[in-house]
Amino acid sequence: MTLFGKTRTKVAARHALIAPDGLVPSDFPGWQGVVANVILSPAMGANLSQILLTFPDEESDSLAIFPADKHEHALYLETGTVQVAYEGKEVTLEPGGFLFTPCETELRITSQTAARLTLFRKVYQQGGQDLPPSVLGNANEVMGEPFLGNEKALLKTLLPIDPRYDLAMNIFTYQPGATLPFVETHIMEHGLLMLSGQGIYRLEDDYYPVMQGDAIWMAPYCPQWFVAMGDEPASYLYYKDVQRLP
Ligand code: UGY
Ligand code: MN
Repeated sequence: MTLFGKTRTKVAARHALIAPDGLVPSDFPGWQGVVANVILSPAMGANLSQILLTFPDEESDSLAIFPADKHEHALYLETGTVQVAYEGKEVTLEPGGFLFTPCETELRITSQTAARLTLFRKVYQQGGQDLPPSVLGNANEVMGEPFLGNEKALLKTLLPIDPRYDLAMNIFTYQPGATLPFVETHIMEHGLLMLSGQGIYRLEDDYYPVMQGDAIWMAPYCPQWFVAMGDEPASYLYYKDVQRLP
């Protein structure tokens, strides 16, 4: 039982840990049946939004709409099945499925079953003439690469490394005891979702126990480090801004 008046959530000026216990959903125009939790957003000082969409286990159609505007979107499906309509087509995502759509692209996400999806959304920063093309895939088909030679810390890079893209969406999986090799301090910002397992996240000068379902914001230059702990691998999905001069 959780003691009342307590939470692991911490919102600091340059980082945040958002535990699931305090989430409160938002309503948006035209949406139906989806529980939308805006976990990170510019309202807290972030340059991205991280939105958790939970589709109910009901027969009725649920719908989330993101209009075509200056925002681009990268989404990842944890559980269930969803249909996504964009660029005049409709695709079905299964668990591990991911999709990137460039700015000026409408997204309509529907589901007839229980599903849990995380979506990163940000204003596109032009890097050249061409917009980045959309990308559809499944993380289960992407090879993890040892991070800086460590076989116990595998990094899956879901989106192409290409100057047209100004964001990355990656999955990091650590065996228990594996760590980020040093305390990173960098200009890039992160939004993060713990997909499985547990560990300790260092954010600035604080150390937080974290577990599956927790979300984290790391502002630019937030010193960061992680160690996986427990009996099972710890895995997290994260966003990073890339490929643009300051
Ligand atoms: O890509 C990254 O910056 C990654 N190594 N950071 C992180 O996991 N906190
Ligand atoms: Mn980092």
